[in-house]
Amino acid sequence: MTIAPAFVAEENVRLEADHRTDYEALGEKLSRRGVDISAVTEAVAGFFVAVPSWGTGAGGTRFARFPGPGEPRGIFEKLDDCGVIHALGRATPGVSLHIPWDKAEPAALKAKADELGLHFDAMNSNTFQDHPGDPRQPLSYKFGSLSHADPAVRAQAVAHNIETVEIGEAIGSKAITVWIGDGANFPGQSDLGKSFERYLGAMKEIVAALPADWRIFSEHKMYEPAFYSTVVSDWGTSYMTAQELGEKAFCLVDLGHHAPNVNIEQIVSRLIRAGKLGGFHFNDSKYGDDDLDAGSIDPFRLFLIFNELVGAGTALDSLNPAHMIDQSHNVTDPIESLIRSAGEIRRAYAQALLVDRKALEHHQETGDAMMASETLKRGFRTDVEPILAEARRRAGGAIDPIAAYRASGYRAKVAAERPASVASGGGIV
Ligand SMILES: [Mn+2]
Repeated sequence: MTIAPAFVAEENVRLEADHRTDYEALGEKLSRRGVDISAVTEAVAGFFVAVPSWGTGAGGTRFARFPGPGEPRGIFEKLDDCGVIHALGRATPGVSLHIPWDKAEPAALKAKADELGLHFDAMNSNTFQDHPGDPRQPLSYKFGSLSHADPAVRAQAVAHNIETVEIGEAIGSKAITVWIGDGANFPGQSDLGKSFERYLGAMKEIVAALPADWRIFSEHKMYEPAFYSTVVSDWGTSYMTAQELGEKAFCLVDLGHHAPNVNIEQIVSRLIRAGKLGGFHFNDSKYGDDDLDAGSIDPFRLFLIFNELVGAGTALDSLNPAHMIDQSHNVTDPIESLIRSAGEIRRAYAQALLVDRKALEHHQETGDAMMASETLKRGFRTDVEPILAEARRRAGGAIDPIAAYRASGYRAKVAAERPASVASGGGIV
């Protein structure tokens, strides 16, 4: 099931006149600053972010999960929902799969994605939980996976990652993201040095099995599920990993995986400098790895990250970081949250494009802290919604995608078709 382009066009009709007025007014305002609105609109329309298959169902916390109506019951229904998100927002043609949650016949996955105008972004392996019933993974990951003290468990985790790469290769993916839950809850529980060595050794085996044109992303996270030490805890560890693994290995920055108040944009800047920025898992948080909608808590932080990306210019071109959303939706309709999040990510990008970089550099170099800060904030303070709406409209999407989604009645229709919700996976990483 999908939402027809004719329906989207019809929904746009009643908004078009007001939208046109707003877009033209913004265009005039920007031209007084020497900015061509159509160039910014074109750049925004060409910016895409992948959605996570696991984000289409309700997430949950360690206390409970509250399923919503019409949750997808498997990967093909998840792809239907991803198709709706992209049909309305036109920002999310890529889908990131999670193995084994999304395991299916590769040819069928590919055919379904083609039908919906989607493709597959980075693959995700899963060795942070056990897989009862999977004959390839009989051993438990309770005490670790790629860093486990038992070589048999490490071998099983390596084999699972290689299988994930093979599935990805068959469906046109070009990267794998590895996040492990390995770590310790108590000082003394594991040897901090040896566990990292074992992790590196296992990762080398995965890298050796990568196709020539593939990349591997190491995703760090400070704590949870381990609460005393995590094997891949921070960007320093991730960077050491990427360096040791060689040219196919890069660091993935999940916005929620840092210590509180860490300067994430500075980490982004350093990784660009090192040529090791692999990509992002976008989300937002107030306290920890909250996995809330991107830009919903601290849109300025999201803007500052994009300010680094835009400011890096050509240094970023060769890196081509993967932009992905990684969220858990507990109280909203996941389709609405993902549409909104993709919009917020594009908003931060558009605002960063509006920063007068020449003026910024001048103020930085002449020590004018006030005007440097003001120059940056001028981009952030600009209401770029008409640009986002125009980028969607030109691509056949909705001027107001959440309103169009609600008008479509899609959720009620799938609720009737998907009575027994057994959604798997909960936006955990
Ligand atoms: Mn993540």
